[in-house]
This record gives sequence, structure tokens and C-alpha cells, in this order.
Amino acid sequence: MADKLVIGNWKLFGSNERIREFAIELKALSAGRLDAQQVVICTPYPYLATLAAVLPEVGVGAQDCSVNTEGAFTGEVSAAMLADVGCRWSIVGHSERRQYHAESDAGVALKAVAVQQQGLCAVVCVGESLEERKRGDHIQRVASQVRASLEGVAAENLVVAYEPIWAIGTGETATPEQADEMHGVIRQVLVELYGESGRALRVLYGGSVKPSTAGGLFACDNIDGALVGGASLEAESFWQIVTAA
Ligand code: G2H
Repeated sequence: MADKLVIGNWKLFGSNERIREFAIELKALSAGRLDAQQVVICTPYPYLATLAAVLPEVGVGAQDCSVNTEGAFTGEVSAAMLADVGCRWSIVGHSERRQYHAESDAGVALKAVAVQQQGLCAVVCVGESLEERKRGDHIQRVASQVRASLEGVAAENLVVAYEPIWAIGTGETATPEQADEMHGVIRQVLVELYGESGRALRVLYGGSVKPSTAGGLFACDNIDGALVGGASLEAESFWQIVTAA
């Protein structure tokens, strides 16, 4: 497991029964080798407390968080509530949130700040579209997205996830070379924003990561782990990715 960080993102999948089965399977496969600092699972909100109870060997994460602390905000879940149910991580700015809920870079930055203010780790997602990559704008696009999505965000309790939109759920993983190049760019921006402490921040790759592709990605110096969607839903494939790290 070296020092890579592997975060599962269950998106809109799961049930109490499924989580219990997953926990039994993952415990059997891992045989005491799980480290909650390095293996995290982000479930839908209703299952956070269940996951914390049945699988304390992994870090528990949410997939989004409100910018508000409390008040008349129907449907919102605050970072304090996440902390209260044992959640220690939250993804913010996933491209599916940006696409389906019109989340902006500025809004993502506010969410990351809210997450950090409760002592949780913010996993801030960025990534270019296929059109931007085809146009050759991808480097500039992601660099500016990182700057804008981290406005006011602290370096402590921060992880950045590079998820090229064209690789999400499509079965098409970025090559290790493509990912490593972009991670190098992101790291440069992190140094620009946070000085030397920016260099030590973890930059994860996400986008159709599978057991067969994880090893090649993890071999890259600039890739500090993975944000895994589809392949995190089955304990066996998730464990294979964790052990490739
Ligand atoms: C990218 C990733 C996890 P998948 O969204 O965030 O999902 O591995 O299914 O492409």
C-alpha cells in the first residue's frame, strides 16, 4: 500500500445491505491490512454512519457538502453534520456536481473551506472536457481551474483530484503519461499557491481506474493515489486497486 491514497466514490449506488456485504468481503480480503488514513470510501449521505459502524478500518467520506453551517437550506448537509456522523473527508467539485448542479469554481472553493473549517479533508476535483483536450487547451484550463477552486482554501487537509471528464465512467483511462503530465502541472500550481508545502500535497488521479490500470498510474512520481468510481463498488476490484498502490 506504500504511501498512496485510494478513495472510493460510490456516487448514487449502495444500500445498507450492500454496505454490510462489502464490509465483510473487504475485511476478509484485507485481513487486517487496511489503514483508514490511506483507504477512504465516499458513500451517499444516508450510509455514512453505517459505513463508519461496519467498516471502521477505512476513512469515511461524503461526496459533497453545503457551504452553509445551518439554517433554512432544504436538502443541504453541513460539514459539521458530516463530522458528527464520523465522516472525515468530503469530495467537492466533482465534475458531475459541476455539470448537473451548475457548481462553479468559486462555489467549490467555498465548499472546500466549509469542509476544512470542521477539520475534514477536502478532496477538490478538477479536470478538462474532451473538447478542451482536443483543442490543446487542457493544461491551461486545469491550471486555472485549480487556482479558482482553491481560492481561500488552506493547504492543510487538502487533496486535489485530477479527473479528466472524458475518462469518467467511460472505460477510457488517461494514460499514465497523460495523467503524470497534468499532475506535474497541478503540483506546480500548488507550489505557486502554497509555497513548498504545496509540493507535498497529494494529487489523485480519477477516471475509469481499474485493477488493470492502477499499477501503471501509481508507478508515476506525480500520482499520489486514485479516486475510484465504478471499480470501488465491488470489494474485490477495490482491494486490487488498493494493493496496487
Ligand atoms: C470519476 C471516478 C470517480 P469512475 O468520476 O470519481 O469514477 O472511476 O467510474 O470513472
